[in-house]
Amino acid sequence: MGDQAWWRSAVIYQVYIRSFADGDGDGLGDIAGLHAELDHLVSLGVDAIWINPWYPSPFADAGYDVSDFRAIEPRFGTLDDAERLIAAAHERGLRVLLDIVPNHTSDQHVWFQAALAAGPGSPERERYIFRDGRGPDGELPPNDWRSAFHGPAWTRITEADGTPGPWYLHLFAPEQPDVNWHHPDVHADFLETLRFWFDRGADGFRIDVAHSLVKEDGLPDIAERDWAKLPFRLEPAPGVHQTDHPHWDRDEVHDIYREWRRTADAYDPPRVFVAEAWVPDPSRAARYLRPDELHTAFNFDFLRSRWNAADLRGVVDDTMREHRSVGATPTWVLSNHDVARHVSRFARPQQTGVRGHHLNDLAADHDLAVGTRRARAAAMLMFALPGSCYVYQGEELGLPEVEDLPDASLQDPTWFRSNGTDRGRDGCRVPIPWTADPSTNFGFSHTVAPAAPAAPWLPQPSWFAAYAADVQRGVAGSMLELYRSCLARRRADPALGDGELAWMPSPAGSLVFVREPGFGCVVNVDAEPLPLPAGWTPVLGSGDLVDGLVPPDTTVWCHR
Ligand code: TEU
Repeated sequence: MGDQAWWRSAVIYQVYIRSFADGDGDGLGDIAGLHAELDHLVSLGVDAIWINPWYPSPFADAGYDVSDFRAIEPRFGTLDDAERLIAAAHERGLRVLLDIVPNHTSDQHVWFQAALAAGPGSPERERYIFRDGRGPDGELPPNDWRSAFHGPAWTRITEADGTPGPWYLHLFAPEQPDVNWHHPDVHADFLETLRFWFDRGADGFRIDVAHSLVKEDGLPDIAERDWAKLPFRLEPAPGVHQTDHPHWDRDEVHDIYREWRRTADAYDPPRVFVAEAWVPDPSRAARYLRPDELHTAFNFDFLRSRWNAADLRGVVDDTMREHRSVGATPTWVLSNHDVARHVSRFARPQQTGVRGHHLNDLAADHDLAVGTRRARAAAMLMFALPGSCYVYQGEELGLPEVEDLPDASLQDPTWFRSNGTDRGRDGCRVPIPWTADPSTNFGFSHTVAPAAPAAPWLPQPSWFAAYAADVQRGVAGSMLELYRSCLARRRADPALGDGELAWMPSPAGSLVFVREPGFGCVVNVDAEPLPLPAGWTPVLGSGDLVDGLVPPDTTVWCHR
């Protein structure tokens, strides 16, 4: 399995297991389906996979409500299936990252059930964050914190004798109570979970909401903070720094990751971490990547950037500077299971001043052909930048967001908790198309004819047929073949992956940079058609040159 610092250059494919491949025809993706399609990932040319939570779950938040961290959801398979999958991936040279969810458990987790049963003042309740309500009868939440899925971050329980009890904290859905990271049991149990999966071959973990675990003592109101006098948003507007936030990015959270790093480093080869931390200040984000903490973090500033040369350049420069300051390697990501697919984001006008990752924030008028062209150019920019990259399943097929899922099919807690005003994240989670055959859920479900599979857990639109993997395979100019070509060249070219870049002068609206030895990248975002620098020979383009010039919305890789 080679180089121990593999993660510094890796292309990591995100497997949203519910929607990747369905091995048993029940309409929900599973381990058998993933196992059967591993060769697709090998031929795509990725280095590793990250699998979204596959643990037992009531699925109140699509598996991020975990009821047992050291087992497999029966609808996905068994622990044996999981171990065989990891081994099969390793045989093919693919590393495997799992997903750990340390901020909360499911309300069905034995700890939370014990906490409810044990009653007020019990040690069992200390593992979560229970507080009495405010108001004369405790009928108001203990503070003003909000759930990421709308509504208050608190739910009041009813005690066994029928009396109204205290409230418990949930920064996400009520079915996801936050655990108390001031409790030693919580530390010990998550370390045991890390070791459990490391012992079974996992190469590392993606850490869910890595910046939220520690809450400020006393749980003060957010409204007390000066910056909170500005309108509240989950993520602040650009330039607004939520310093000293009572539940995001507390300094004490770093002690947890030092503990985790020691655990990962005790393995041979050492296991690795990637933080999901929506920390808007790049210098604060870099603190998670100090040498004794986490290895990498998702670069959400890149994901959120408009298709605008000045913004992109700013993100690249900030990223490189802050990562260099702690000796860490950057990552680049365009899409994941929480944001609208980037073909659809880039199909919107980009000069409106909005940095959106939900389509709610973006103008309605759009042109998917434009979005697709930009998505191709953006992928080639991403794969040329120094560091490691993430590919969200389906982006290699050029899938747009499914924007018109029927209301009755929606499952994201965001939809329910916003009373149907925020459609949430289901539109990027629709099971992906493998073939043009609708009778097998476009090849997503692997049932043998004449057995018909159950309907997929989210309905697939008929236009998915045109995006199917086997419709694109071997077809020059398809998104799938573009991704394969990029990844093959990236693997073969010593200039790509980890390292540095140097900008070349170029007109406004474009980005031109070199990487040594001998690589050059030209990105025309929205400039006039651009000549290639003297002595550069094109080797791969997201689109064709026109009269020898690089047109707008196009990236070209060159030898120089
Ligand atoms: O997401 C954390 C997070 O803060 C956001 O991405 C959030 O989902 C979004 O802003 C809501 O609109 C992680 C997971 O990636 C997400 O799927 C889970 O729902 C969430 O944690 C809770 O575990």
